[in-house]
Amino acid sequence: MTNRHERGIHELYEADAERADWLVFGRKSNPDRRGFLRGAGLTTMGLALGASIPFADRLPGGVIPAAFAQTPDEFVLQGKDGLIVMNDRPINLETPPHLLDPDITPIANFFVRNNGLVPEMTEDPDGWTLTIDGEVDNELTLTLAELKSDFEHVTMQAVIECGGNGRAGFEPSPRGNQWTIGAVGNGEFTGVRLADVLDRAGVKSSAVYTGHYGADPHLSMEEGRPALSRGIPIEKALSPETMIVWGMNGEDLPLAHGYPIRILVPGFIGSANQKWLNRVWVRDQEHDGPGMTGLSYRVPRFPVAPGAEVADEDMEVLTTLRIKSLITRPETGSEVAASEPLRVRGHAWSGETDVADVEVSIDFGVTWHGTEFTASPNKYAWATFEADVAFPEAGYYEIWARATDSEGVSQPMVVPGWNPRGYGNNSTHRIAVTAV
Ligand SMILES: Nc1nc2c(c(=O)[nH]1)N[C@H]1C(S)=C(S)[C@@H](COP(=O)(O)O)O[C@H]1N2
Ligand SMILES: [Mo]
Repeated sequence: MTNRHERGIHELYEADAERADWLVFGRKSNPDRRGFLRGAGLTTMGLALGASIPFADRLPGGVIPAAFAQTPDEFVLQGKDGLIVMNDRPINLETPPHLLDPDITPIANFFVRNNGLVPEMTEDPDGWTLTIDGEVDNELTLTLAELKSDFEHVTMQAVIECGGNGRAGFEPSPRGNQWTIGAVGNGEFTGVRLADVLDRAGVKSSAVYTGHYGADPHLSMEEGRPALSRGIPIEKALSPETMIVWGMNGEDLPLAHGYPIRILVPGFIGSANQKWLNRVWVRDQEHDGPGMTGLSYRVPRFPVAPGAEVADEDMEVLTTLRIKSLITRPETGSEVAASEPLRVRGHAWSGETDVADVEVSIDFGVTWHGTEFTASPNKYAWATFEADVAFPEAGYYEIWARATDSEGVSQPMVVPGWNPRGYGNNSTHRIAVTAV
């Protein structure tokens, strides 16, 4: 089913060193400065090495830094542990499901999805500015220090899931990162309500949508060209759960997750959560920045045949997440004792609905068993389920999990509605175990 291609840094450099520079660090060879690493690429390499590189201007292109060359493992991002490196963009890391077991996903295990390059680390986070403009009475520019001092602080848990999570399951295979199940995590975020900030700016009655901008350079390194700029309906922007956050799991937001600030839109697909946020443009029409038009983060308004070409006017913007679950214990491929009940654990989440129930099956979905279900600490965080399953005899089994939301909508067992870019696959998670 999966056509995921995992590529380590060695494989990338062996195949084509210049392209590897480009993919991993966004480094372009340049006839004058022969691929010397600067700007965002340098930040990325520094991030991966865990230190700045004083002689960076002498580091030749196309050479794997020895720090990576010495490790037999794949390229790993500093502060990240055990994640799967995707191959077609700089820094896209997926989390294997067993690393998603804790109720709050540790930063080390939280997936990373970038459309462009990681921007340079700002030296003065308190001086970072956020501009609110467009359909407002008073255009505002606030520093991070002002955001922190002038508005009420809120801490809440929320799931961030990439709209393309599960893309690898679609056939024919859509373009893009071939995420399987782990482009998702549940973090605890601290910040202020976007509504409070928008209130200060005074939202005009003409406002219908927001447009979010971040500081990450486009892969082309073209000045002023956003890598991604998505937005949300004004009702969601004014809803109390939508926040501007600077804290994650009790720490400053890590650089890979948008330091110093990102927008958090609980219940919406990952791309709504703009990282390195520096502008919220309040608009009198649906936002049309990069990632809002064509096939990007858009799906057909009606079911289409797999592989179909869909006309632009038949596509609509993807907004909310769907009911979904994953199994975090045991790890797929485990050998377990046939004679003892096996503890199964996992999480379930949804977009604007609540998770109502999770069931598990060990007989390919013929019979289903209830689970002990712990509701999430707040809406938009994931819930946790646990169950003991008993195997009738030794052999190969699959454990399947299926969540149902508060409106009675369940996860499908087959991959739902094919769409050109492979969004919204919320089919049941299956893992393999051998009972011995
Ligand atoms: N500025 C900026 N924000 C961004 C992105 C990006 O490329 N640039 N990627 C988005 C996408 S597609 C997802 S799924 C989430 C992933 O968040 P994470 O990397 O913190 O896990 O960030 C979103 N915010
Ligand atoms: Mo995403």
